[in-house]
Amino acid sequence: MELKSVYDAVVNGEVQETADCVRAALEAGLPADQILSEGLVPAMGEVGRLFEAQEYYVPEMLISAKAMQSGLTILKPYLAQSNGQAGGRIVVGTVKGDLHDIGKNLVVMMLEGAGYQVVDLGVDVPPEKFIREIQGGAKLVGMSAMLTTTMLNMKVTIDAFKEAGVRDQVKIMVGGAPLTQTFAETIGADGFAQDASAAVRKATELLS
Ligand code: B1M
Repeated sequence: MELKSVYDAVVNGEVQETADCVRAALEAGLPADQILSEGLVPAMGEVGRLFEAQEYYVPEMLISAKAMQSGLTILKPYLAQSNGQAGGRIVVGTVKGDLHDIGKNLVVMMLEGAGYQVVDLGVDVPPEKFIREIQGGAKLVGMSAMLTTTMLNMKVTIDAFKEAGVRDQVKIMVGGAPLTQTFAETIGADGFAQDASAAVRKATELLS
């Protein structure tokens, strides 16, 4: 019941309503991960479908993204309950040319929740920014991309790491809707994660 209203509020781009519905769902006792996976995430899938069908345009996508973020802000303390156990600094960013950050933000939240120290470089991140963090001691680089065009910048970034002589100092994990395990292997990443929970498992594996 509450989750249908969360879903509708995001699809309709109602920022305050989304926050209120997420709060109501939590108060009704629903777990945060269920509100995320059955309310917020499918709603963004529907927004993508409406965009493809040319029923929604960029402004509608943007306002739905704002609504989604307002829900995520409420969920954050419940998703990111750090036990401070995990070791290793992780740097995360959406690659150059790409402005999508909702999935990347979720990955950051979950990694922090697992106890990792995460440096979030934001969106449209050029290779040099990642390189600076590797030189500063980051042990894992996480790159996100949502466009079939910008996912190619992951390889450009990895090539820049090689040129700067830092590739062997760091593990690289990539993710984002258009990516696959095969693509990750092709560009020379160390791991691929399908979603934010898988990203935590993969980071733990790569850093162990
Ligand atoms: Co954009 N957009 N968008 N968009 N947008 C998509 C991605 C698209 C699939 C929509 C569609 O056509 N159906 C399409 C891409 C098509 C393609 O490349 N083949 C698209 C397009 C075309 C565009 C523009 C080009 C539109 C235009 O201007 N004409 C433009 C590009 C701008 C740019 O980046 N340069 C654009 C712009 C935007 C907005 C700014 C309006 C907005 C983003 C706002 C924001 O992020 N703050 C937006 C949105 C909201 C979307 C959709 C609707 C939703 C994305 C999202 O947040 N999903 C999207 C359609 C869709 O995905 N169905 C779409 C929810 C999120 C939780 O999932 O991001 O997949 P996701 O993250 C998951 C996993 O992928 C994974 O874990 C996350 C959590 O489980 N994951 C990782 C992600 N990163 C990871 C990193 C990891 C590990 C796992 O390790 C490091």
